[in-house]
Amino acid sequence: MYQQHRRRLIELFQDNPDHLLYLKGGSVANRYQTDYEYPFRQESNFLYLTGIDEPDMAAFFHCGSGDFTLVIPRRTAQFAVWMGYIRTPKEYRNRYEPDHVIYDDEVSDWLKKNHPKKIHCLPGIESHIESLGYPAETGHLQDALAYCRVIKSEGEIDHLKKAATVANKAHIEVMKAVKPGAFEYEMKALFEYQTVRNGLVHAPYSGIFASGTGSAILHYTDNQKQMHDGELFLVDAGSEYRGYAADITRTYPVGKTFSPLQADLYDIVLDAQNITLNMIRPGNKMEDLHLTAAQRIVSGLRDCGLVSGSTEELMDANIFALFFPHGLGHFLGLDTHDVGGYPKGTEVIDRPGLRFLRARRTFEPGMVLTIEPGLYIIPALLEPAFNDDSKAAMLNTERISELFGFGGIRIEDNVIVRENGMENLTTVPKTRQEIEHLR
Ligand SMILES: [Mn+2]
Repeated sequence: MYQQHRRRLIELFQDNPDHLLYLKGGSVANRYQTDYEYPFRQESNFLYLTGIDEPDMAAFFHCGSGDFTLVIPRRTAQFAVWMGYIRTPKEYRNRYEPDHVIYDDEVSDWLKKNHPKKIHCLPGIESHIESLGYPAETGHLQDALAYCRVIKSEGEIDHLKKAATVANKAHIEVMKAVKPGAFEYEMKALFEYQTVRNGLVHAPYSGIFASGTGSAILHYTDNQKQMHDGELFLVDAGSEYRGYAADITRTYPVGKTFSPLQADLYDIVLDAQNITLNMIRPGNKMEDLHLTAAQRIVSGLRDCGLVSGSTEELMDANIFALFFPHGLGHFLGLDTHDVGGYPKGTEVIDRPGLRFLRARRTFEPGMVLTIEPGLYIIPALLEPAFNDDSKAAMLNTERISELFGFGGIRIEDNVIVRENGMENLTTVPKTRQEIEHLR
């Protein structure tokens, strides 16, 4: 699969057979000024092209011949003492199938032999290339990589499915275990136990295990509270398989059943998700799905008596963004918020709620994305709106204020765009009936 990725990228540069592409792999990061090392995670573009999950590597790709030259560090014996290995060039050749392997102290001589006219690199690396005496170009490689990575190869889809399978299982175990009196971190421990015991030792992002009002904090990672009957519990957590992420969210009661109000608001979000999942097919656009979800949310809030006005009026006044302040979804791949959301020339829509939409793009087969509508009661957003004449008349301020302790609901699935629709990788129960059945 990595060879296929390289071929796809190099093809985009075939008009410049005397150019090189240069990619630098990741290094180990330390905690501030200490020798504490964070777990190594390969830079995603480098991983996409090579599959190599080791620090301090680099690679050149020849736009004419297509050759892949791997640059490895010359390790001292000390490295083996601490890290356990020093691989020979031959081992790298056998393991990762580069056409050539050179040491990092040989790069200068190697470049002299190849005399590229230009070297394409990612922004931030150009001074390194220029210090070697060659013109650097940062205008194309990043876009080219995003262009390639946004359409997943069959190998990548297989990796994403493996991550999803484990994350599905872990979510179900947490859903079964949650109960009043338990702490949020116990659920985090259970989720991580389930993923690690399946061999997936690194998480794609810090999970959110949020009960009560924490469920309305979009990036809540405190995970310290004790949970109480009557509260909602929101779990946004995933797994990573060979760099590929699953990113799933479920919201359900801490106790055995949804309260009538929780049930009403939950069904609005679920309905918004189902409607937009059904809109995924080649040719449709993320921003249209976002607005459709937003319409469903405001009309639902009106049916519950929390807002008033026609759906059109509520949309025009951006009332939806007070309750659904984030984007409907994002691309998913080697990064949880994967590349390619904004193709060159596409601007962010400067409108509340849409400003944070991470992808504006027409769907094509092979794209993988999340669909994650949400409905939150966030006092920090709502209180200023109560004093805003353009909004206050549409808000039932009394009833909304009573809900300031409610928290929020988000439901997130991971889907592949297919020729005739979509394939959903997320199988964690999400109807109220299914969830209550598990409790
Ligand atoms: Mn997400």
